[in-house]
Amino acid sequence: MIPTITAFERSPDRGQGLARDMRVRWALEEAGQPYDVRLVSFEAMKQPAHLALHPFGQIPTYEEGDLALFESGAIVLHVAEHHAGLLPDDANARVRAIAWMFAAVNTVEPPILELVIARILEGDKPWAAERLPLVKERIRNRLCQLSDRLDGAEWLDGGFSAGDLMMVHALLRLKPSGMLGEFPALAAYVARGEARPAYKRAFDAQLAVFKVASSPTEK
Ligand code: GTB
Repeated sequence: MIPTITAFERSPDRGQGLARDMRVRWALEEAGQPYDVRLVSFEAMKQPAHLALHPFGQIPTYEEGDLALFESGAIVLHVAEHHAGLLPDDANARVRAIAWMFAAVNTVEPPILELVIARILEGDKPWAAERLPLVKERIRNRLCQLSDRLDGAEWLDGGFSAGDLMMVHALLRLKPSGMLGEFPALAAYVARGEARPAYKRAFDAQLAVFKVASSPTEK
């Protein structure tokens, strides 16, 4: 059965792959699983039909038969558990890869999101200039720890896994800040993720959506 995911009708990142449908697309591409996409506007996301799928009125969602899921991490885990290529067979290695997925969304991503909030939503507050260095320091601390653990390896724990997929995508959000450049091993790690053919297919698919939405005939 071909699953259907939801994505922004017009992504605010202009198709740079930063929205979280990218994680789901990437996982499905790694798994070789075709998928359909239903594009939703910000307005439609807050309507009852979408809220029935996603209690917080966001993308991405995932529908497959009588299964409806939200949360990119849960969706990627579901895809990884049902297809080869994203989780190791060995039971211990498998749960370690899942631990990295949690680390991505629960330990590494939160300070990165704080930076986005500090810059975009709170940038005009009188205390913004004081807060920014504190937020950046928290990110640096995590990046330093992550870089130490990677220790020059290609991926976080053996072969590429759903843990790397989630981690690379969380780190990509830092690109506009230039902070990844302070950690060359992590910048190279992210570049390895972006170089994967499955990543490129997923990226191109979401960029194509943005280009169509921005074409003059669509206005
Ligand atoms: N924890 C959830 C998950 O991982 O699935 C978070 C889902 C989420 O934040 N969805 C966002 C959304 O639907 C899109 S991805 N927002 C609409 C709303 O809340 O009304 C977050 C995102 C948005 C924009 C950019 N960007 O422009 O760069 C990047 C990421």
